[in-house]
Amino acid sequence: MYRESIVNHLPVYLVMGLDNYGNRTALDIAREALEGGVTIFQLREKKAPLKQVLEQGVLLRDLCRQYGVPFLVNDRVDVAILLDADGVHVGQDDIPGQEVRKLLGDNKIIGISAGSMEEAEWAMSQSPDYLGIGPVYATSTKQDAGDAIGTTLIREIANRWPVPMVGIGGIQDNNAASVIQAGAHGVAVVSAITKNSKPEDATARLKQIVLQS
Ligand code: TZP
Ligand code: MG
Repeated sequence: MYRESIVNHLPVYLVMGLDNYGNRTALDIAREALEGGVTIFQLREKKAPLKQVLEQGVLLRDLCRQYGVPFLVNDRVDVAILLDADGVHVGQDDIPGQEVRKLLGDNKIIGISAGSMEEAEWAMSQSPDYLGIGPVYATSTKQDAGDAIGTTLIREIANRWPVPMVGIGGIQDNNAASVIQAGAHGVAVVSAITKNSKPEDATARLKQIVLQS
């Protein structure tokens, strides 16, 4: 069960949708990233018809299973249940973590986003398995992500609670180490891996940085 060992799965957290990436599909990118050493995967698809999300989701889930990597779904608890995903990641305005727990049971991973101490306090009241903190740096991947908050909040949270945590937002090779040094257990990225022409190499490099920081 991945939930018990969540910290070990956080180092390189790939978040991605079902878009086509140049001439490659989401499944192609995911496969290369898994080959490079991604440690946890989140399907974050906001636009595609749910029929398609379920069809593609099964393939991504099975791929993650082959690599022993937890497969999480963003926002949609119903989709996560239908896909027998390993967990769900929810934001501040989604179904609250404690409600998600009632639907998913004790074995699944629940992650919650926070971008301020107030949001972190609320997230902690929901007994999350991990927190996603950000946007740490400026990002163009999520239009409504808000201003970059830097690494201070990660440090403050680490000093306050022993909660597993990843930073997210604008994380690349050149700034990943600061996120870990501030107290995060991993980095969650979209573009650093999906927009790289060699997702496998990009993943391996990020992993090396995280594990050495
Ligand atoms: N949540 C906060 S920032 C972000 C999400 C989903 C996008 C991160 O994408 P990138 O490309 O790694 O900056
Ligand atoms: Mg959400």
